[in-house]
Amino acid sequence: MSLLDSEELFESHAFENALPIPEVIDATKGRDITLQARQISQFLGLYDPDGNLLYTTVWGYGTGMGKTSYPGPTILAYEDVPVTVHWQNKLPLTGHLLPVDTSLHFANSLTHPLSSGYVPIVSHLHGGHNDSIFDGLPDQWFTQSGGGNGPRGVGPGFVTSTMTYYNDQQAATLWYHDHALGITRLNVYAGLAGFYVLQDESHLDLVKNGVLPGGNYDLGMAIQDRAFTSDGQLYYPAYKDDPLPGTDMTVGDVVPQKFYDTFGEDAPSAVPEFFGDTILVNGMAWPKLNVAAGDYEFRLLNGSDSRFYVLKVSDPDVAVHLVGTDGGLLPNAITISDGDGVQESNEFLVLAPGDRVELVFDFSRLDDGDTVTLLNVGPAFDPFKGISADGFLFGDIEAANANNPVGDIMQFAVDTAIKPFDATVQDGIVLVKDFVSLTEDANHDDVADLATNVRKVGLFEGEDEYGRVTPMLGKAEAGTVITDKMSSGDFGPLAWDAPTTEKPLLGSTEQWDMFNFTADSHPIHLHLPQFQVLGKWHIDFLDQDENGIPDDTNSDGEITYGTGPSPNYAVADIWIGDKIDLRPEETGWQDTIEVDPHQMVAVIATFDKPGDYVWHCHILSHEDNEMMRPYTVVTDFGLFA
Ligand SMILES: [Cu+2]
Repeated sequence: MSLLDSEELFESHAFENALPIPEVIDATKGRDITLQARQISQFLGLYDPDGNLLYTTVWGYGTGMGKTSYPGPTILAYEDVPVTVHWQNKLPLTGHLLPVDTSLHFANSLTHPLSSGYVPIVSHLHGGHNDSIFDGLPDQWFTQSGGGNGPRGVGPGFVTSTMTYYNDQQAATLWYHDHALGITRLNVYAGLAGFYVLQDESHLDLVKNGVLPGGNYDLGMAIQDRAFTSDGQLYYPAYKDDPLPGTDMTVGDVVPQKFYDTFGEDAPSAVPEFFGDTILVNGMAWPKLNVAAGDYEFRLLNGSDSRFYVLKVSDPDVAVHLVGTDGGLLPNAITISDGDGVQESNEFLVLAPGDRVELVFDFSRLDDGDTVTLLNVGPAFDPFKGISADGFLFGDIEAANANNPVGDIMQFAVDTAIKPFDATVQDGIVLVKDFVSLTEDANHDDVADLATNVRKVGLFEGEDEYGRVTPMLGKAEAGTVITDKMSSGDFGPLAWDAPTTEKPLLGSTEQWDMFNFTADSHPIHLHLPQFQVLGKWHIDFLDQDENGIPDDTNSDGEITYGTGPSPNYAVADIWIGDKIDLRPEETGWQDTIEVDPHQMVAVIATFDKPGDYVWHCHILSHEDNEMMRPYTVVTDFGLFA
């Protein structure tokens, strides 16, 4: 397997091609839209060593009337104006673009199997306040029909492929992406994702009043890492001898022989994480954008499989203000980089897989022809394990840097011929006057006043029957230890198909204390609510057998909790210690939150639609491999229970 040399590509062609702006479908007055998933050939900014353009086979979305693109068209919607999308699967009947590991729980149709060329897909509107049947849940997939309008294979949770989004939420940067069980990472990698930008009156007023840039000065940027074969095709490591990009390792180094003894030496396997060596923004490798010497709103999305980005600007004369997170505007703008001409160690922002931020970039201190690079100083080819307030990566990790292809995202080139937008946003300026806080805690008991129920849930790491690393979610209540990933104990990892254990009452507000017992950071995503973070705490526990499950130190079959920074394991097994400051991008409305190793993160959410949903890690390689659990919002009449 010969890979495209990303360092050479970067040296020769970085910042050469313009940032693609996906076609916008204006649905702000309500629309019935058809979006078809299709296979296309697209230029992603790749060249052979002689400088000839290489075209890549990808999957994209299109209306069927115009062109199909990766990423798909941007849907522009408006608060409380419903939009209906008819999702259609028009992929060729030639099977998946990428090797599929069929040993995982995956969207397997018995009537329309992968082996006959059928591909299950389902689109989830990420961050949307969706009805359960329109959510795009992992079991709601559907395949192509067998020709014409013939029957198609559907998942056990399938209801309809026509989804209505009520948009009963505030303006926010949402995105749609594939969510089919066990192959989400592959369907998204092939290209099945796009922006869904929701507007409302208060956001538009901020633009009208000159506080925030809008219109042509408001752009979405989907950041995704990829790797390619030398002929420019998508490369995703799966076979034993396949190289892991950016490393000296192969798949066989991270997948135990027991897997190959069971399925054969030629069987494709999932890998614990995927890190690409080429950075695409809106489907273009290291693009550039010509900008005015003024202000822009950039909506950044991390649509990568496993990569966490630690973002910085190369020129400290550029000011960057954070104005929104996953679920919309912050109460007050927070300056990330002050533009004072001095690069400071705390001027960075972490973007985990699934995360979005709304940023205002101020280029007004730059001159015509100046260029600025958006840099990544996160881990180069390693899992993220957290970062200190002054930008020091935790763990023994090599950071990406500007000389490394994954240390650069894209470039901005100032062109004073472009008319600038001058926004008045600055640190602390009020963006939302009556911001609803869910995190009041008047008596400082670390339980939000609004929460009527507190759940302890856990992030665990284990092994599957072939010895492969398997990250899992589960219960972390004090009490009896779960040992079989299926039973109804109080503490331990639970498989995807174990009975539902989280059943919030319809209309209730709950606090979920999420404990990370693994060695890596995981971005945890809840479908349905936008939530707020009450706080983060350091936790201590013993894991002497390093199985990713805290030790029951006195072996009584029960896990107990203590509080305080000095753990005494003779008294309790898990200790909740000091509170940790939130970074600016962890405040406001969230649907995906980073939970670092040895941390407990408490989130507050209101569950106001009934039915089945999921919560999962948004590292796509993890959610495909058991790090996902169902949850159900129940009524007190016992419906949906
Ligand atoms: Cu994870």
